[in-house]
Amino acid sequence: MAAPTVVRGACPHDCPDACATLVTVEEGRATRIQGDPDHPFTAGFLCAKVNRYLERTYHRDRLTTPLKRVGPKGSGQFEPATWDEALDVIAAKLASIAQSADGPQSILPYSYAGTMGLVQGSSMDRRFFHLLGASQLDRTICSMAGTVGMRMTVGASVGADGQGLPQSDLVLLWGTNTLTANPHLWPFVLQAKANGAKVIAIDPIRTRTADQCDEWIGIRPGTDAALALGMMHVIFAEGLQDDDYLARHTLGEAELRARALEYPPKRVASITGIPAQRIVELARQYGKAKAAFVRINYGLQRHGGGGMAVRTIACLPAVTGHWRRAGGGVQLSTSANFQFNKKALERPDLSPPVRLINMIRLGEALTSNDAGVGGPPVKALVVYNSNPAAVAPDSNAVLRGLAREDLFTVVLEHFQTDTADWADWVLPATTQLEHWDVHFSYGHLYVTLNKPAIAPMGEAKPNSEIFRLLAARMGMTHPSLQDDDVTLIRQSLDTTSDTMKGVTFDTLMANGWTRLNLPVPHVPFAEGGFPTPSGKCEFVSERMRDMGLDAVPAFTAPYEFPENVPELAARFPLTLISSPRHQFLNSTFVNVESLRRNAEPEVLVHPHDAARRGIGAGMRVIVENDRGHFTAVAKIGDGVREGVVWAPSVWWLKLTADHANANATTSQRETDLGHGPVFYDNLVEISPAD
Ligand SMILES: Nc1nc2c(c(=O)[nH]1)N[C@H]1C(S)=C(S)[C@@H](COP(=O)(O)OP(=O)(O)OC[C@H]3O[C@@H](n4cnc5c(=O)[nH]c(N)nc54)[C@H](O)[C@@H]3O)O[C@H]1N2
Ligand SMILES: Nc1nc2c(c(=O)[nH]1)N[C@H]1C(S)=C(S)[C@@H](COP(=O)(O)OP(=O)(O)OC[C@H]3O[C@@H](n4cnc5c(=O)[nH]c(N)nc54)[C@H](O)[C@@H]3O)O[C@H]1N2
Ligand SMILES: [Mo]
Repeated sequence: MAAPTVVRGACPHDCPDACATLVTVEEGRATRIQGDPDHPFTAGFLCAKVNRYLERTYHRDRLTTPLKRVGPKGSGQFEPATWDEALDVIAAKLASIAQSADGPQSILPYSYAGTMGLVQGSSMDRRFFHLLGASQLDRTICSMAGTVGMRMTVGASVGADGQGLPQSDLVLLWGTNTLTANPHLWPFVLQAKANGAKVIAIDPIRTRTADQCDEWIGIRPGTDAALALGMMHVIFAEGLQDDDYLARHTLGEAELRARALEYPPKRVASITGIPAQRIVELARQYGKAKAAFVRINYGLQRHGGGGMAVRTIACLPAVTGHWRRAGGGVQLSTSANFQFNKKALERPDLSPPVRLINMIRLGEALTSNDAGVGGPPVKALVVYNSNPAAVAPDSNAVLRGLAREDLFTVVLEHFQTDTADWADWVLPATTQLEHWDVHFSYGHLYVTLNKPAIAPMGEAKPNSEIFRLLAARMGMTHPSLQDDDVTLIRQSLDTTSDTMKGVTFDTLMANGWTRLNLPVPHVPFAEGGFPTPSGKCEFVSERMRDMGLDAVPAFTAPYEFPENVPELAARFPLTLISSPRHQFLNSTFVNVESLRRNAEPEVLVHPHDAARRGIGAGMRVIVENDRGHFTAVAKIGDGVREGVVWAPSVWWLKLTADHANANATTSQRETDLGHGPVFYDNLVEISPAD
């Protein structure tokens, strides 16, 4: 028997932690996956989900051959086919659509972050669609509101370094469920706590994270900007600001002071639902701290005013000068520190000018004659690294689109997802254990390489290879379509950027991962140097003004803010938050039995809201609004604000009782900045199902 080998890899999932993994392989089979004990963030442990990665990889339902549809659309009836047949038919169909009067822009790629890897996520696929002249997808579904919010205030998604967290004296977990969505930050939070820091969760839901904090502040959804402005009101009124930092490194102090004056604690209390006295105390705690660490994540920006909310919170550490010290500042994401050579990898230069279709409006794009943005209707959809039938907002519109007889749909997948059920062709893709990749992180500052540990399951192929093969079948001969995966990794690392100095293929091959060329901890704005047009932290933003928006931070109410939409709120009085269930990763892992554990969709309801509706614990309820409905089992408890209900997500439609999840109720509206989704800006009513 051959001795077991250990192969270094990277967790591919959409999560800030981007863990370094060690996969034990015996006789060609992966037998164990663990977190690298030497990696400063992974620290030797994996999360509840990725601990099950082998169960997922070897799952009996893995797709192992191409499948062609043999029954009516959506019937889920498929038969195995050879790769030759699949590639021939798909290539011919895409070519004929590209050559038709509608042209190549009637082809739409649809992908997101099923894998965060640069090779399997955004390399050969991009080159292929660029050369084809397909429509481009605006990949907004997760982070764009906050990303643009950060850009407007501090210049980029350059966040405070989590490795500085132990040195902070106050930790605000603001709109983030750390233990679920970013668990590898938690040990750093605990170190800060051990060093005397107070840890406060600001969240409409008393999540498992909030439960572990010193305090839970149960804010009303979508009102965070008002809270931040209220804090600034008190900070300025009591002289707790850092005048020197303000003078040297910020733009627009006078305007911000004037704006903060409009948000006295009493007014902020009426907006946020937080008692005025608590707002004053929080402002004092923050103002008197030397290095408060504010961890915002993407949960709080899934509201109409989400961009402005992030922009506003991002002003706080410049007001108090917390950026000066390790452990101080704001972190939404650390991704802008990574300067891979994306131009070389994705080759945007190969695309003619084409239209851009917002992925969160897939329903509209598939059901309107002009894709909702002018130009030809969408005739072909190629889905990979995403499960839009389950995760895209307004799923009833998405499903109407996917059901179109004249839509040619190809899905590259590991499993027969809800989206794959609507495909004409399903192509089996490899998992992270079976292919090469390289990874950045949006929560730390390490680059990680993923080496294949095992041979592909069945006839599965990497996304990159599938696009190479399709290109060849279509007679596309551009040399960029020939590069193999290791070449793609090398190209992505071929950069003169300062942060990437020393990040080479050879170091990664030898060590598996390597830190960016930044000190530990990295204190990005200690001396200012913000990557904004002015080089300062911009309380006043000309770019915001140019977009026709308020140039100064302000509270922007959610679209479905009850007091602003009284008629709607009379019918649908509850705000539904459908943030991740601990054991799921968006809609990934829902089909892994040990993680689903025979559970059903649930909805957590405050006891007062339940009593008013005659809802008891364990009762099946209908959650609905004008966009749609789904059912769930009621849980009753005060771990949620009155007026808010929580449906842990994102369920596979076909694993629910009524083939519907929370996205039956969410809307295709866009946030104030970045054209992002408003998943949690969503009024509903609930009632007993029978
Ligand atoms: N286990 C697990 N981990 C994940 C994911 C997963 O699905 N499962 N998803 C990954 C992905 S794709 C992402 S983007 C990140 C997301 O990471 P997070 O942003 O941490 O995730 P969410 O759970 O969407 O939102 C966090 C919290 O925001 C709260 N919230 C909602 N609206 C508001 C608001 O208006 N104000 C405030 N203050 N709080 C609000 C929610 O109640 C929720 O508890 O996590 C990643 N990690
Ligand atoms: N109601 C509600 N909706 C939400 C959210 C929410 O909190 N509430 N969260 C939103 C957020 S933050 C995000 S980021 C999106 C996420 O939306 P998606 O990025 O679509 O994420 P997943 O649902 O995890 O689907 C990823 C799919 O990619 C597949 N996959 C993984 N690796 C590979 C690969 O190498 N090749 C191929 N071909 N396929 C692969 C997986 O099997 C999985 O089915 O969902 C959004 N939708
Ligand atoms: Mo996300």
